[in-house]
Amino acid sequence: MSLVTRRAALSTLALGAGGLVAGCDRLNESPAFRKILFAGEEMNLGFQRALTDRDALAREYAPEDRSPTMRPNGTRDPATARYNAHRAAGFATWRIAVDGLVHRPMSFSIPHLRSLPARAQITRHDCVEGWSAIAKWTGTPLRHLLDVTGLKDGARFIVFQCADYFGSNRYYETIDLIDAFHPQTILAWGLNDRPLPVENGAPVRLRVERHLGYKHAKYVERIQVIDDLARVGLGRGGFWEDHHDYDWYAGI
Ligand SMILES: Nc1nc2c(c(=O)[nH]1)N[C@H]1C(S)=C(S)[C@@H](COP(=O)(O)O)O[C@H]1N2
Ligand SMILES: [Mo]
Repeated sequence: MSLVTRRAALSTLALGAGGLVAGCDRLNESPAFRKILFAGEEMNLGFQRALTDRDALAREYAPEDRSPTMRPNGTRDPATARYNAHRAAGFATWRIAVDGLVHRPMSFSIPHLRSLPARAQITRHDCVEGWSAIAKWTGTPLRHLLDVTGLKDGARFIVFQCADYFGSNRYYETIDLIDAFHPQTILAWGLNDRPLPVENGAPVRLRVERHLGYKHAKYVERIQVIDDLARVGLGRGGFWEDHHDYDWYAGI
């Protein structure tokens, strides 16, 4: 099935009503509308659920529910010369570039990210390899970065470029704007009240809580806003999607 067909099928399944699909696509393409819908902390969850369950929050847990450790998976250390230098310097000069279909391309240091309003959440990470772990993640909601850089017309997907390689391929992942503006979608720099360890994606990794583990890009150094997934990698929206046939939509 083509990506477009597969996505359409998934949206239909998720909504349970074909008639709503067109409306959902329009919402997805209208950041202005979504900004109004999700403005402030007083968002109306009931209203969001009535539109689509894509906006529902992932379950959050109590501190005592946390797993003894957050098991690392995939890359545990990018170990490139460049990453090693950043690591030795305590990531003081690490930058996350935000560019592509934005009005004001910017780059954010970790202290800058930490100075923005943060969110903490205790959630369960589910890996397709068959393990789960509950941990507390603290970070900057992605929507703050998208608000200050300003999405241009045509913006539809967010690409996360990572600092680690599998052979000659960098790890990368993509999400759509519904997930990008989801309140639990954060650029996490804290794990269980400590700085994010290297094995879990230091200095900053994505948490996109309504999705399986492989969508949670670690070692993020560039965030691109694009109109079409065909423009990145082999066109299927992520490292595992391109190279191992994983589904782009990994919603849970
Ligand atoms: N950059 C990068 N991000 C990544 C991976 C990776 O290898 N490289 N692995 C993914 C997979 S499959 C999972 S399950 C989670 C693991 O996160 P953790 O190491 O904090 O457990 O990161 C995801 N993000
Ligand atoms: Mo995973």
